[in-house]
Amino acid sequence: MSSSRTAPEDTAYVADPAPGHGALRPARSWLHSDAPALSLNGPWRFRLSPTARVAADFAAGAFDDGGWDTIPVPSHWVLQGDGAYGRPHYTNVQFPFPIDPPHVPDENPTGDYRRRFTVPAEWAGAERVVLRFDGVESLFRVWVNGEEVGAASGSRLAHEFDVTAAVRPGDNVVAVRVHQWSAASYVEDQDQWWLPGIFRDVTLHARPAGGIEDVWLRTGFAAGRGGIDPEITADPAAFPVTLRVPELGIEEVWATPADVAPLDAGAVQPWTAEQPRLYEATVTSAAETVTVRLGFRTVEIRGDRFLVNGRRVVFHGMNRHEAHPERGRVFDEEHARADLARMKRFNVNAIRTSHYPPHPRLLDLADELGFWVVLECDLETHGFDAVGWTGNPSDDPAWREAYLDRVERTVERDKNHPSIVMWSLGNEAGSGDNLAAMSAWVHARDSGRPVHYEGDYTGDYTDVYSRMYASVRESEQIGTDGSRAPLLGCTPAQGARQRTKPFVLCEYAHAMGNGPGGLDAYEELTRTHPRLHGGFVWEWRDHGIAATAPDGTPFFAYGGDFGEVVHDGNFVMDGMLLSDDVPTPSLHEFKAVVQPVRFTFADGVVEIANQRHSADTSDLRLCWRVEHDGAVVADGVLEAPVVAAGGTAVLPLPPIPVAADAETWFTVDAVLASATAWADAGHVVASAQLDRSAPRPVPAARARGDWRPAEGTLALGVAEFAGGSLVRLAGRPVTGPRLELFRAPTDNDEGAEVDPDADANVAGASHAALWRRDGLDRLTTRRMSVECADGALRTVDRVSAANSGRWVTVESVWSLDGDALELRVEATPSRGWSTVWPRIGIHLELPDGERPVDGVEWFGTGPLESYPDSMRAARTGRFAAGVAEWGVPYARPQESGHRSALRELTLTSGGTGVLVVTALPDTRGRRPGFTLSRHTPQQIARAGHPFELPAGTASHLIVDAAQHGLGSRACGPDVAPEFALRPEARTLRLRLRAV
Ligand code: IPT
Repeated sequence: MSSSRTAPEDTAYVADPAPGHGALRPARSWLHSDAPALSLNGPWRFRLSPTARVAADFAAGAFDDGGWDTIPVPSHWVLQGDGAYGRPHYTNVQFPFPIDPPHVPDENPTGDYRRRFTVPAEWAGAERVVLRFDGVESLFRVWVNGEEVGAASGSRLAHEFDVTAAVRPGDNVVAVRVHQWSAASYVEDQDQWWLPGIFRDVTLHARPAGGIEDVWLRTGFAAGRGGIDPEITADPAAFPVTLRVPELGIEEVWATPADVAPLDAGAVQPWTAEQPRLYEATVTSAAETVTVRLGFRTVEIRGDRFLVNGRRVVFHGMNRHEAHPERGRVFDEEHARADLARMKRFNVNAIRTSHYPPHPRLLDLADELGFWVVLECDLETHGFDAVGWTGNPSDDPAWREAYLDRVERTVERDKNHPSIVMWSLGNEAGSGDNLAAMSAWVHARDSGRPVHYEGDYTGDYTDVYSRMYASVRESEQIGTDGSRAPLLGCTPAQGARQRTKPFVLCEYAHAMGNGPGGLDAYEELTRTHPRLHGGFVWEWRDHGIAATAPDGTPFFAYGGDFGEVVHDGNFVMDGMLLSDDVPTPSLHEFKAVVQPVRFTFADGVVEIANQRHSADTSDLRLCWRVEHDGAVVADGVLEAPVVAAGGTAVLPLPPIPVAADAETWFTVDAVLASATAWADAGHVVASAQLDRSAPRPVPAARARGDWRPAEGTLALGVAEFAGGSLVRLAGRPVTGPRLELFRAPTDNDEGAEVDPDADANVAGASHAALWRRDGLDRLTTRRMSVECADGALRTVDRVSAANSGRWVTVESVWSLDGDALELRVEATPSRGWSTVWPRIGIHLELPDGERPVDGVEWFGTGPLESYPDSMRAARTGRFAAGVAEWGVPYARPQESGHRSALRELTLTSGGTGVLVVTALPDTRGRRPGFTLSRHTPQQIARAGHPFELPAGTASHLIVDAAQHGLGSRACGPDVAPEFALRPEARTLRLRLRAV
């Protein structure tokens, strides 16, 4: 950073809550127009100063910026220059500066930008020249040719300055001063990285005399017909103005502003998120043509129903931040399109633009690909929570103008998009008059879309009832007619009012690390309680920043990795996608849970239910197959009628050949019959399985009475023992098996929120803390006995931890049965264990040696992991995976990779089988799960980032009789009691044989 050489500036404006000053133009739509425009994106000269108190001499046209650096626009300066311009800073709720509103510290990184541009000679005739900034964080001042044209805040909002008087044909210079911190930072305390700079486009527009300043083509749809309610903002001299919709044969000429009136668009196809039918319209004056894509739809709240085109909407939504590991919030259209197409492939139908308007092109993509969008204003004051909301701008008249300015810029910019079905005032900004005023403004301006704001608990000024992270039970109580259960922050009367409205979960299912579990319970509620309209998962993607470890290993950085003084760690890594776009298992689970077509099997038939909003099933084909122990033996396509939205059809199942000595599974996939804008033909939209296996008895474990004390070495089939301990298996040295009760805590295991619905919460203590307290991660063993019998070995161990009076008795019996060696392990906890357990498993360590175990083939569930409360994406079949790709590389390493319901696995080395392990169900039919890893749970638990994991020297196979669920306690409900693992006696039966 360079420092000032001249007199300090008056910087009082930095602490001014006013949204801007100078030649700011009124907010208007972000339009596609044929009027001339010049992009000022590209390299700018750049200088960073440590404070705002730097002379603004650089703004003068004659200033010599020869000594300055160059920076790309758009970009964030903290993501440029390899640290030369500071580093990103992550906080969730906290403010990274003292809570002293509206002031910010003198330490206020200030970026000065300069560039030259040429105004084309033809622009001389323009009525006005406008300089537009689509996003600058957080406060900026603008000069053109040394003349100050104004200043503005509202980082993710568009600002246009009238620079007509300041520009001249030919060479010009524009200078912009950007302050990282300002009064506006207090109302932009979203849970994300603080990333200053000019991060969206800068453009210069020649506004023609007689041009179309703004257009709003409101649409409606009813009874098969469309309607257009136009609003044209133009000088009266711009008329006549013509509206054309060629596909509908519409050509409407308005001679004067007074002639502009609603018109019937005739028979049209409606716009929905499922069938995003768009019609191109143009609005033309003699001087300008703007193009708008129309989607005909009517949004309406009727009673406690949220309807589009008269039909109830269920949001299967994602909270979407703009985040990229290299670019931060800088928009990349190709990436955004791929991202949205990915959402569609995972059955996501809605987006909440948390917590600010995205780049304007994102709404074009949403219109085109089809999403219900809740468009949120750039507003959050969450950090005031720490001071009991004292001084919260939301209720301070000094901020009223800023709040209104923000919502006006939000609505005006994006009002033409059919995808937007609700406006949201912002996020976590407490409550107060300024929010109510915003809502009133929106209601007056746009009667066609309801207003959302979660913080309005009592429903004083919003149209839908919205909550975040409500538990399943609470959500159910909200949805239940006549429920008198109190609602958060409401008197009984206010609660009754909230129950008259549609309910949405604007955030639920916190997707941090491994989880969330329990998604299906929320989805089930939307089917039984029509008031419940689904919700928006928190959140779509991790916000990791690409960084390099000291040893050169690339990794995704989170809070604290840049030495921030206050930060919120890896709370910024809570997406269903990893930072590099890789879907986590939770996204696969989401896809399965919300799949729009459901199958119910009954005797010889399958019922298909089309749960879509309005699309029928004519785009789908139903492909089926029958597998015997995972091998396909028959397949085909089901003849199915077209099922209308909301309808069902019952189809006969094809004949299913049932195997006598193998499991028989019937699978049906609803696949796309032809390609769409977001997936290829054959893409699986929905899927279901039916178990038609003939019952087969599980061989009883052989009881023996001939045990005698044993010592020395012993060989039993594939196993060799010394002193009762297994030392070699299939000719390879091994360690174990030993009891494993620990898993590397997930972010949910580390969560300490109290969940009254869970039975094992300890206030303020995470499960992980209790597991460490009880020493589950540092168990020791005392061998109590070793005995043998003919072809058998029995050991009894007492497993416990230092300073603990509780233990688990582990009896292991090895016995030969033909060519297989059976291992039966009975783990019996002592009395006194008081918490849930992460797992009850046995851990086998397989040192690398010459032929490291590097993969596994199995018959069980897959292809991805599953946990007791996250089982919907798992199907039964035959799968294979390498140990390197086994788990999920979460930004903070943690438990992952557990495959449930194992039947048989083969450990492999370089593609060759090493050992076959068959798992028998226990007497209650429960099958074990398993995990293969290059690290122990203890090693994983110690690593803060993947690069901190030691180089593995062994592969670890853990076979679990049971695992604890995932839950969502990092921010929300704990594992539901029915999926929590309480200490209990469990039996594992495995049969081992060489390949
Ligand atoms: C909630 C925020 O709205 C969201 O932005 C995000 O921070 C999320 O938490 C956690 O990841 S607010 C919280 C107090 C429930």
